[in-house]
Amino acid sequence: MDHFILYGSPISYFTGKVRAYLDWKRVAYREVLSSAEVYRDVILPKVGFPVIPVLETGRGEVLQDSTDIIETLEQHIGGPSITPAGGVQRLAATLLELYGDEWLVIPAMHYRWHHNRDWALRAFGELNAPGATPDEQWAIGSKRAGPFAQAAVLLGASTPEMQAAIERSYEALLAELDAHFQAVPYALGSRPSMADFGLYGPLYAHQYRDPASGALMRRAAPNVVRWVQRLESQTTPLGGDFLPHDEVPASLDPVFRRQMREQLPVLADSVARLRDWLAAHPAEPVPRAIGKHGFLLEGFEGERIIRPYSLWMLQRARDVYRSLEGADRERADAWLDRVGGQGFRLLPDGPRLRRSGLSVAEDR
Ligand SMILES: N[C@@H](CCC(=O)N[C@@H](CS)C(=O)NCC(=O)O)C(=O)O
Repeated sequence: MDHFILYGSPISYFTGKVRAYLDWKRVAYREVLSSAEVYRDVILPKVGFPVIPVLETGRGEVLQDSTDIIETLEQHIGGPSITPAGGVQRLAATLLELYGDEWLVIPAMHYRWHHNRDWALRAFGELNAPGATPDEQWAIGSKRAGPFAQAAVLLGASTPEMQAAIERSYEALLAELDAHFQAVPYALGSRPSMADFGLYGPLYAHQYRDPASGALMRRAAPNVVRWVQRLESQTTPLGGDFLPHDEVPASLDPVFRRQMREQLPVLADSVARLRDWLAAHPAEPVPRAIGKHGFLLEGFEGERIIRPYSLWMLQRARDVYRSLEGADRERADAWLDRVGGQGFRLLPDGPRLRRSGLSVAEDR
């Protein structure tokens, strides 16, 4: 049943997320490198815009967006589910996917483009021109990688002070995750969930593979390295369990506190900004960024683009939260209070969104 094709690349954040899911789930697939020809002949015609990962099914259907790919496969293939039955664990998993996908992109881009730049330029060149010499690849990468290299600054890593704050925050996160993975194999037990795949995108494809970042991870967080390697391995046993009694391990409390402290205010402000933007631009497609706003990290003020796509992922977490009733809701509230998540409980819901390419549209 070798009928799936994954178009992507080793250096790609979201390809890493999907690949780890496919491998753990023992899905038979073939990975095709997203070379310039593949973008031209497959991705652009089938998807309509240049992006990876793209998953093609045996029937020629094309799925794009790591979250949609994984959720669609979960509905169609058997095997152990990556979604916990317990509501609080489900909420925690969706929140960590939001954190991995939409917040850890800041350190991932900062370290890649400010500490691994030459390596990354050559890796981009190698993707485009696998047969060229390393110097030629570096030159090709320098031309092609422009928008990606610019992303670090647009996402917030724009001043030396903020870059230092990003490094302080990331190194503290590594220590927090290291303590967690010393005690528990995956985020929520001995079975991976969307939390793990979401965290894996940045922590594998950038922070483990990029040489300077990988050296930092090996030095500072050997248990995070072992977690990466478990998910990277194609022979990790399929199975395991989520912790009993819908428990979210206390060893993750510092990580959720960090998310609530760092990412939630940005999301809350983005909801308000998107509402204003939609009122001012009726019937226009929502761009990938709707201006910029200020943000705080480790006490430093910075500026970053406002990404409507993040709000589609926030909506997924809000949907899980709002679906919880009775005792489940009470336990979720108690857990959110424990991790500084009052802001998430009280967040006013913005306009209902659906995904539209790499941005969103109002879901009327
Ligand atoms: N939310 C999307 C993001 C995909 C994405 O950003 N992919 C990167 C490579 S890791 C890309 O191709 N970006 C192209 C672009 O940003 O223009 C997903 O989950 O698949």
